[in-house]
Amino acid sequence: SGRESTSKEFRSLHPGFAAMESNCNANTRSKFLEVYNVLKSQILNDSAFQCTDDARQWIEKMLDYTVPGGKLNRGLSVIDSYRLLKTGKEITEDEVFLGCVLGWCIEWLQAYFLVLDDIMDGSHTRRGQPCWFRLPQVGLIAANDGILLRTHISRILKLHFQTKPYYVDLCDLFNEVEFQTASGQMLDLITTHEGAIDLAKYKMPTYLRIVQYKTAYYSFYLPVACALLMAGENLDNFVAVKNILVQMGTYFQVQDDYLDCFGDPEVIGKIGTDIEDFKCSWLIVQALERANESQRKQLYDNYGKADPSCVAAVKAIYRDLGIQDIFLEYERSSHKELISSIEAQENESVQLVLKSFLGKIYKRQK
Ligand code: GPP
Ligand code: MG
Ligand code: MG
Ligand code: MG
Repeated sequence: SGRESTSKEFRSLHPGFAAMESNCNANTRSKFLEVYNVLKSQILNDSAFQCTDDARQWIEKMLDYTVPGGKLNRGLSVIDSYRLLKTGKEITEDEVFLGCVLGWCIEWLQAYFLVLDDIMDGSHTRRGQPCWFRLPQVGLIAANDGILLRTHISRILKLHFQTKPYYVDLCDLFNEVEFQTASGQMLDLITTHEGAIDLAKYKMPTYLRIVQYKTAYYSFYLPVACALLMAGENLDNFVAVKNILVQMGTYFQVQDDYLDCFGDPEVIGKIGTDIEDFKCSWLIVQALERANESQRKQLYDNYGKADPSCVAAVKAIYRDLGIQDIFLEYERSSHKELISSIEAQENESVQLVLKSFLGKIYKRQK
């Protein structure tokens, strides 16, 4: 706790430093965006596939539509984390470039998941625009585009990391995390089937298992693990760090579920569908734990229906049960727990990496 308040104090006493720091972040972001263009042109000029003009146009449009339009938190975290791990040491232009490349591999992975997830969830909007598969000229070609995005990751890793001593570990890391995420997605989808038969299936341990796998590994562990590999570390020595990141990822998905219902669609860039889709969301699990007989019946009658009046009935019960306040309390207590687990870490730069990650998502609105 000491460190965080000291650094805040330091920043308020040295506004010049704060400006320099945010300028440095702005530089990282623009550098990061430049690297996207490099990678895109390498994919378009990949010698293993002779692009026709039509193919080139399709791939370029698909990439621009699905890859760079998000918050870029995951991608930027690789280079941020790498910098913190190397605190006090100069880092070269080349290292910055490679950190950005790995960051983009995570953004590519995210694009691949989201293109397919939106088909599976029947979503309409993503990042403030129609989902890729909703475009009339796209439709189910989006399924193959998802696969294509996934293959791009291997192409990029091969092109830029093939000669690095940590190349095999990097490929293995992406494979493991993809496996965990697809397994989590499966749990999400089959649990939704069960819940549609009997809502009572939605309990906290089931929920936690789904979100750990579908979100936490790729969103939180993966960026830090990439930075650790680049820094020459052995991931087997960072199991405690992984556990903290998985906790953080769980907290992040609880926020996602909360925002699906109570967030501003203009700000989050997507219109929530969890209630309509019968999802095992943190909100319904909390509501079922607290509902009386009549509220429970209301939830059973209205959850999982596309009819806006049913959705409104579910939201009214969430309000009556004070779910928003329960969320605020959860947010406060999980932040506190995370901070204390982080401060129990002996490695100071690892502490900084974890705190910077947590700072990016605490009380997020989008
Ligand atoms: C997000 O869940 C989960 C993923 C993006 C993983 C998808 C994995 C695949 C293998 C396709 P969500 O549906 O709650 O996300 P959102 O609210 O952004 O649609
Ligand atoms: Mg989903
Ligand atoms: Mg979804
Ligand atoms: Mg969601």
